[in-house]
Amino acid sequence: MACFVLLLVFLSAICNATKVYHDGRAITIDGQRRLLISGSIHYPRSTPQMWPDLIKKAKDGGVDVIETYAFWNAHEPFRRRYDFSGNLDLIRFIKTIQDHDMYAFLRIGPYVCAEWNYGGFPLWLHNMRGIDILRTTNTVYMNEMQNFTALIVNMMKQHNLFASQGGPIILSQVENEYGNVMTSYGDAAKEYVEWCAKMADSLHIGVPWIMCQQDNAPQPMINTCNGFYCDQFTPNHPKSPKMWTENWTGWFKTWGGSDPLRTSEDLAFATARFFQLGGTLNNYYMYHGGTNFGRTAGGPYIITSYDYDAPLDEYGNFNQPKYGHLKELHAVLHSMEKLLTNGNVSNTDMGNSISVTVYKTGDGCGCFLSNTNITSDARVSFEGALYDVPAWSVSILPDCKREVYNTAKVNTETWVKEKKAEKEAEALKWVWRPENIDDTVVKGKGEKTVCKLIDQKVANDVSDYLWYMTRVKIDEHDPIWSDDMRLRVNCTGQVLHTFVNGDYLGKQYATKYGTVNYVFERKVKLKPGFNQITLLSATVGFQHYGAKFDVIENGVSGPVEIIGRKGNQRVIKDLSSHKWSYKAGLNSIDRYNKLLNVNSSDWQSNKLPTQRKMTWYKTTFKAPLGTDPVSLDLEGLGKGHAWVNGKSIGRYWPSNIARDSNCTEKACDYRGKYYFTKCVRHCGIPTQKWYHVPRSFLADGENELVLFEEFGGNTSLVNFQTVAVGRTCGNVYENKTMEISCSQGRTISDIRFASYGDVRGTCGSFQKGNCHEKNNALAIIKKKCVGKEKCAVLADEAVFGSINCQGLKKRLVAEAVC
Ligand SMILES: *[C@@H]1O[C@H](CO)[C@@H](O)[C@H](O)[C@H]1NC(C)=O
Ligand SMILES: *[C@@H]1O[C@H](CO)[C@@H](O)[C@H](O)[C@H]1NC(C)=O
Ligand SMILES: *[C@@H]1O[C@H](CO)[C@@H](O)[C@H](O)[C@H]1NC(C)=O
Ligand SMILES: *[C@@H]1O[C@H](CO)[C@@H](O)[C@H](O)[C@H]1NC(C)=O
Ligand SMILES: *[C@@H]1O[C@H](CO)[C@@H](O)[C@H](O)[C@H]1NC(C)=O
Ligand SMILES: *[C@@H]1O[C@H](CO)[C@@H](O)[C@H](O)[C@H]1NC(C)=O
Ligand SMILES: *[C@@H]1O[C@H](CO)[C@@H](O)[C@H](O)[C@H]1NC(C)=O
Ligand SMILES: *[C@@H]1O[C@H](CO)[C@@H](O)[C@H](O)[C@H]1NC(C)=O
Ligand SMILES: CC(=O)N[C@H]1CO[C@H](CO)[C@@H](O)[C@@H]1O
Repeated sequence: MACFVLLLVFLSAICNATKVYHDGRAITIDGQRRLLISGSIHYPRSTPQMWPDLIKKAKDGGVDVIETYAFWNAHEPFRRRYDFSGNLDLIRFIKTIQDHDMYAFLRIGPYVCAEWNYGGFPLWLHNMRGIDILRTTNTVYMNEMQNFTALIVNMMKQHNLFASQGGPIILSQVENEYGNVMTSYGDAAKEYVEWCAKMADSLHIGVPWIMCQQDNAPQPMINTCNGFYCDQFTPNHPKSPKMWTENWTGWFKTWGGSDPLRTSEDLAFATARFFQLGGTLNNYYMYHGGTNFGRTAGGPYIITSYDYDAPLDEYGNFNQPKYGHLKELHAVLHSMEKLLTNGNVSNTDMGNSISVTVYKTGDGCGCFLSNTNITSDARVSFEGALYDVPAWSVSILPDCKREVYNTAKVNTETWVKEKKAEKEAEALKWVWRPENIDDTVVKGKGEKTVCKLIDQKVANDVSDYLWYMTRVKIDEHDPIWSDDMRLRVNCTGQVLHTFVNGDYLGKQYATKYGTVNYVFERKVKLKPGFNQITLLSATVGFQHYGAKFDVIENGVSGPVEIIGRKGNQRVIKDLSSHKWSYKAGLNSIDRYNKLLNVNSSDWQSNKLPTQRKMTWYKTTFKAPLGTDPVSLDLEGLGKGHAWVNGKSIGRYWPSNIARDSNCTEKACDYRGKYYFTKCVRHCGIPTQKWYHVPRSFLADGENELVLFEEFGGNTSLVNFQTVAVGRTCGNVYENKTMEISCSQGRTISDIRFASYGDVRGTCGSFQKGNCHEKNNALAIIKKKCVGKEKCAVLADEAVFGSINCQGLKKRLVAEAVC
């Protein structure tokens, strides 16, 4: 009997197996060429409780494949000690994708970049004996890389998660964007790429492997493209289909930086162009960006939010109109799947940057009309009909006759989200305690002593903090002794605090992402005899990208000097090779970033300090009612780390103001090539003052918030709010149906503006055009929408009256309050 049951299981596994191959045109699944829309969702950047909703929303948005990296340093924080719990439960994540009948694309790397701490490499790897640099033909490194890659592959196999076993994984990736940096690794690079390919191939996963940004990827690896545009990309082998593994939906944000914004029109344009020119798999990086919880943010200086201006925002809400505009594009592209993957292609250049691409099969015809001219709208004549194709846009005619979609004509509503505090929310009552730092700043007591300055990476990244301590003997006869002595410290990142004889002297940090070197210099009072000099270096994410990024120095790189002045003469005492004592971390956080002091008895409620460095704050609060996502407003604080019920919600740094001067309050012009400083917003305010607290971190009753304040801050403005749609602006062109909705069961309470015609402005600043409706649009829409959760109105002259706008595009627009 047992044999019989086993046989059945075995047979059903074989029957469920999905055959994934590819030819020069496309990925084939069970013999059918497929047009695949993929979206990146990184499992550690949300919670298992959020995954089903995120994945369902992606599926509803026309996404077929969920892509993720595997994050080595998160899974193997200490060598051969693994963590796959909570939001690191990769198996559960892939199974959730399977539960939604979607495919998975597992990019193992294990170098992942991803604005993730140290690009996903564990620091212990860097510190292993025999490792010089990573990502080259170094056998110690290669053994470890193979060990982790094989571990992940074996886990997937054990749970039958590869398509060849009936699972959802149809593609996998080894290495990552190595082609961008490989020249720096000399001759070894080519050998390394070949080894990666062989190693991956030897794992027999039964589905194709890819190598992105790798022109010399050996067969059977498929090389693919990453970037803002990939229409001009050609794979390196006639048998490799054209695939875009990272189509950047927006951009990441750095401390001190402003908010990047990539318009829906431009993102849709880039995607449509890619499919027009023969692309068959497109992955949005990111589809949901999420949050860098804990100490996972890369760097230096990647912020805690990883929103990325993605179609689903950090909290998992729709980012409208981007989500909806792409959803419509995906529906059109999917309707043309057979044509685009099997049809004969003909491309006609019509001049002036206009081109027509026709896909034909025996019984079908589909067509793209593109206008890549940045300034000039076009009227294109195609098979006897005229089509208006605005500048920098693509029109899609799935039957070669009817324009169903144009990338620049956005017919999706725009959501403006608002944060709200509960009216009856009580003011938070705080207790506090100092971090005890006497052992380091007064006594200079460390765990290790060496006669040089060390790279912070030596401490294995068990904490943001590394203490550097030395004692300097000095007297009045010393050549540097004077009234004007200064302490000067050369650093490579990222934040430095200095203490002399127990007193705080000052701090310094590099002011811009990308620059890591800075110099601290401050006047110092020394006393005759021994002086205790203590330097505290704090990382804000280790470097994650660049050639040999793994060996870039961190911490106090030196020199550390005392500079004395005698008249015009400067005398320097170099302390760099003094006896230095080291200690990693704070006394109240363990090496897993867990709090040790939550229940200690020394919390006090009196004399709540403000602007006090190295201070712990604790409070209790009730979770905001309802199911809307929760955000913690940390305005008034300096820099530090926050925990809710013992779970880290990440580093915070609201005192870091976006210094960028490129902000524009004007609507962003989608036309022309996008670059990440093109349309930035929110200059002159804190880079990030809102921090996502996932609902699953919260209990029904009392909850506990703990802050470690490093710089000094003021807790009086700290509060919890919920995030919801506050206003929505419907916008559709003639003959389309305008839909507006408030989501989450909320109803439309008022309509502030409505007009049909040549409407000016954008959401929040609409104005009637010269040519506008005859009938009262505001009254019509109020009647249809107020009191409803959502409503739909056709932009039809029968409703609003016939008007002649002399060839100008007519649209129906409304601004609703939720
Ligand atoms: C990884 O290395 C350990 C020894 O450190 C070994 O026991 C294990 O089998 C290796 N795993 C794989 C998948 O190669
Ligand atoms: C864009 O259109 C303008 C006006 O028709 C024309 O002068 C210009 O050459 C075009 N640019 C390109 C790159 O085609
Ligand atoms: C596609 O091209 C091939 C080769 O040129 C030709 O034999 C076939 O008839 C074409 N099919 C259609 C539908 O045009
Ligand atoms: C210290 O930093 C300054 C400023 O960046 C630089 O000019 C100097 O060369 C550095 N000194 C050393 C020894 O690196
Ligand atoms: C602190 O005390 C509470 C209540 O007794 C308990 O639930 C919690 O686990 C304790 N936390 C720690 C870190 O010990
Ligand atoms: C503003 O944008 C320009 C062009 O992209 C860039 O070179 C410059 O660094 C930006 N300025 C700031 C302050 O970011
Ligand atoms: C703390 O912030 C509150 C609100 O901005 C302010 O009223 C108060 O004066 C601040 N306290 C100190 C000591 O700065
Ligand atoms: C909208 O529909 C009307 C009536 O069918 C038609 O005359 C008009 O050309 C349509 N406009 C557009 C932009 O499709
Ligand atoms: C990795 C990659 O392809 N990067 C490219 C992304 O696109 C920008 C702008 O088009 C290029 O500058 C990058 O080189």
